[in-house]
Parts: sequence; C-alpha cells; structure tokens
Amino acid sequence: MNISKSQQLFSRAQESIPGGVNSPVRAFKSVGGTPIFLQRAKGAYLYDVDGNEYIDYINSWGPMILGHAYEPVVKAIQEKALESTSFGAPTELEIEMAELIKSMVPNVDLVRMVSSGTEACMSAIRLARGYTGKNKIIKFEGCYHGHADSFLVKAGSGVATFNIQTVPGVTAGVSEDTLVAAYNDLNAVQKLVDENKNEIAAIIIEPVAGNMGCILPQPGFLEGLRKLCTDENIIFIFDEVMTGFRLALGGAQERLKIDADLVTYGKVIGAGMPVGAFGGKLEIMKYIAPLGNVYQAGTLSGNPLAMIAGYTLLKELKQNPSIYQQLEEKGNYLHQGLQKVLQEANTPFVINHLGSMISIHFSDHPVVDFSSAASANNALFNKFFHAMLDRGVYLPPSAFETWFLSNALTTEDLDRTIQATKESLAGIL
Ligand code: HOZ
Repeated sequence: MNISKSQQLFSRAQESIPGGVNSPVRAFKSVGGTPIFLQRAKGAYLYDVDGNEYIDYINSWGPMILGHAYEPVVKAIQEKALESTSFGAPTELEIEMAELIKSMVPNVDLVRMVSSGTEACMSAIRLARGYTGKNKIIKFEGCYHGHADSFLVKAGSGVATFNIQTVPGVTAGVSEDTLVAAYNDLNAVQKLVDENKNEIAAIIIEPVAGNMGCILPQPGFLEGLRKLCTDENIIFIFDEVMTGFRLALGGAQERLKIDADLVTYGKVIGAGMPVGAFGGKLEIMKYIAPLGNVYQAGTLSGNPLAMIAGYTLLKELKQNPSIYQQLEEKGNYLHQGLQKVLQEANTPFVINHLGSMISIHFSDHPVVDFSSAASANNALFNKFFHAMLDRGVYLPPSAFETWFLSNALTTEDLDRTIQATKESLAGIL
C-alpha cells in the first residue's frame, strides 16, 4: 500500500503540531508506523491522501453512527451556516434540541449543551460536588472521561495506550480527591465508600466501557452501584459519551435499564460536530448557573452549526428506531464471523461486544477490567492492527479503544472485514 503522501505530511506536521497530531492516540505511537492522513469519507469508507480506501471502524471515535457525510446532516449544516456560524445568544434551535433529548431520555429534566465530552464530564462532577457539598469522586481504572484534571488518574484511552502512570501538571490535591476502583468490582467500591464516609460526591462510570477496548458491566454491577449511590447520597453519573444514542435511543440507561442521576453526552449527539451535553434531574440541575451558583459557561455552547447537525441526526434516529435493530444485527454478524476465524486461527482471544460497540483482546482470560485488558497480548494486537490496515480495514490504533460500527456498513463490508481478519491472522501468527 502506498502511503507516501501520509508519510510526507506526518513529517511536516511534526514541525508545527505536537507529535504531528491534535489528539494523542491518532499518532499511532503504540502500534508504530505512520498515521494515515485522511482526505474525505463517505458512508462506511475513508479515503486517505494517497487515494487508499478503508472500511471504517473508528467512525470519528463514535459520532458517525449513520456513516460519514450523511446527506441530511451535511445539508442542514450548509443551510444553517448561511444564517451565521455563531451568535453567543439564545436560539430556538437550542430549545428544540433540548426537547428532543428529553423526549429520548425520560429521566433528563434539564440539559445543558457544551462543546465536548470532556466539558460535559468536568461540569457534571462540579455540579455533583456543588449539589452534595462533598469533594471526592470515585472513578474506575481504565475508564476515560475526557482530559479534565480529576479524570486523568488511572485513565484509559491514550493515557493507558501510552502507559502514562501519572500525568504531570495534575496536582496532588486534585488526584487525592479522585478515588479509583477496578471496573466490575463492587466490593472495592463499597470499601472506598466505607473508608470515605460522607465524603464522596459522585461515582462516574462508562456504563459500557470503551476506553480499554470494549468492556461490559457484569450482571449486578451497575445495579449495585445504583443502590450504593442512593443509600449514601452519592450522585451516580453515567458517562454516555460513547454509549449515548448508540446503544439505544435512550443510551445505556435504556438498554441496561438503570437510571443515573446525571448523564453526560458527546459524539453521536453532535453528529461529528464539537458537541457535548450533561443533564439530569431538576433537583440537581437547578444548581447550575444561572439558576444556581455552580458556574459553567461557553461561548460556543449551543452553537447553531453544532446544534443543527446533532438535531438532524438525533431526529433521524428517533424517527427510524429500526436503525438500532440493524446495528444490532450487524454487530452480531461481525461478532460471529470474527469468532469463527479467530477460533480457526487457534489463538487465545476474547470478543467483547454490545450492540454497535465491539473489540478483540488477544487474551486467554475474560477481559472484565483494566488489568485483564492490559495483560492481554497487546503486542499481537499492534501487529493485527497493521495487517488489517494493509487490507483496507481501519481499526482504532490501540487495544485500549472500542471499535464503533456505523449503519452504513453492508454485509459485504462485514464479510470483507472477516476475510481480512482471517488473512491478517494467518500472516502474523
Ligand atoms: N479519546 C478518544 C478515544 N477514546 C480519542 C480521540 C481522538 O484521538 O480523536
């Protein structure tokens, strides 16, 4: 495969952009090699600057649930741009967006739009602290809630990919207020709560984790956390940046039948534009300024282009709930196909999958938390990644990221992916 233009651009990028990229995982640092510079994308396919085509399983890390350059979204953005790209003042569209979100997520009474998932999670934590008057939070090892200081303790995604143990610049004071438990370990959480009686403001979790590969909550885990939060007056925050509007219209809350107190969104909610949101019960949300004194603001919050993109996509999902059934079938089809070729290749593997989130760990033990993900054969994953890329399949360049399916994928694309997996394994094992 010729990637000479990507190679040239990567050399040039490193002269003016840290590491040549504007977000670390994109640099291919852990898998090695040159990041592919993209030119355009349509539906399920990406096209790089050298003219190579790839089937996309990153989908911009989640947002492109109906595929790239989805026409109704593109048209809506084009039309909206003619009215102004930003006002910094209220618009009717923001109300429509909030009403649409509320119609999909019944336990959200009020929702505040922001510009990224990081902002959403950071604001939700501040709100939980402001509401409860407590300082500490519990997060889970390998979960990633954006790059705000409090979340970078034992984080997943790039922090795990690059094996960064402590992030310079995050003060000890901030880190001390972040307590960490292993994912799926309810007893560990109970212990932290007992040891920090009346000090925990919030427990924040990815209800299906996507930043250490895809990891599913074990039966009873989220239910146990829910009960603990209710009993101890702790705000239960679902980080649905990845799962929101993806696992179901009402996200993981609907799919797993668990109500959180606050929910954060990103990715699908913006259809590829920079959008995040947090919302929840009126009783808590009324602490947010200007209703209350928990301050949170943003010049570009509710930006018209971002709102019209997200609104158009969410409306489409609401009007066509069969999309979720189709995604489900595609996820199952891919899972079965991958399972077959991996079994034939006779190498230990684990496929974790729910709906349109899926990942492979080359592991001989179940992958249920960060340490089991980290002890998989991730060197083999790195080889697998390149073998797949060479065959035109674009996977996340890290075993610590979930793959996202789009509904633009056809059975033929899935078959090509399964065949590429078979060939890749034959080449690297
Ligand atoms: N935090 C994203 C993956 N979990 C990476 C985003 C990016 O590099 O664009």
